[in-house]
Amino acid sequence: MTMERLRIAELVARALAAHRPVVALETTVVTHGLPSPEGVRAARAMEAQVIAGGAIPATIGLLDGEVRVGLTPEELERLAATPDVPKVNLGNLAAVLVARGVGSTTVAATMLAAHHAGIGVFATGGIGGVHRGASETDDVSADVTALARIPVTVVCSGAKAILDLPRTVERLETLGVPVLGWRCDHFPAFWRRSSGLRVDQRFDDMARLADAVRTHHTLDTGTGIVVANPVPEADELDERTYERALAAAFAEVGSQGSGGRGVTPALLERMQRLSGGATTRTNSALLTSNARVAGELAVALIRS
Ligand code: PSU
Ligand code: MN
Repeated sequence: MTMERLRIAELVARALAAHRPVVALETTVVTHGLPSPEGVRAARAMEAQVIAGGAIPATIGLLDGEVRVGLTPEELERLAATPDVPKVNLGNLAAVLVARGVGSTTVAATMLAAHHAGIGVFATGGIGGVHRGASETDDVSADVTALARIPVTVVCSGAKAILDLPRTVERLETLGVPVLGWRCDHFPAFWRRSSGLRVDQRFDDMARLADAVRTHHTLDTGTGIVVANPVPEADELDERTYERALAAAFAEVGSQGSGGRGVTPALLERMQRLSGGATTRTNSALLTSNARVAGELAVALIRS
């Protein structure tokens, strides 16, 4: 472990020392991805699903200038109740730490913390990726950078569909990040089950998926892995709502320029409003589904 200011909760540390399965969870989705109090509720539901899958959850966030791996319910409440809590990725992590501040970790920062803690599996909703219009703005999520550099497996429902999904998948391919489909042939579109883009390989059996994950790491390419798990059918956003809300969200942000950490939360907030709250329900459902799959994968990895 080389990361200073990393504090691993007792329960998580003991599980890791005993080689028991642990799953990391992030906090930006809690503070910036979902409206309050749904964020905290979803975080709890994810922890419960990791446990149902047979693993130990480790929710990660910044408090008092430390990266806490395994936030207690009280700590999570404190983080979520902090006004204007910063969204922390790889670039601003050190600055928020030295300010002794509070912060919610994105996929990128959570991957880094998980890796330093010795946790190999992580569940989230959707990764960040290449934004629409990136040929002009160069706006690409630090999540992509993290996936290229940090050997942690991220179970997600693809990348958030506000992004340019073909370019996101293309970028992962360039960087050598495997995109493995859990019981799907296509890369999910977050609120929808399929983007029409193919995954590298489909897996229907957890032991085989674990074998592929373990084998990739033996290649020592240094990258992370994306395990794509589409939102359960019953919770998928209907196509009309999805298309309409997406078009309206982009029409609203249209001329306001782009860039910075506020872009993704602003678009997600618009999607919630313009879909009448439907994206929030779908988002929560896919989060818990991903947590369950991650729990089962962590268990299978220990056996493989
Ligand atoms: N998954 C969700 N909702 C979210 C996110 C993920 O269901 O809000 C967060 C993650 O923390 C991800 C971040 O890392 O959005 C991406 O932000 P950006 O595009 O600015 O890198
Ligand atoms: Mn960005």
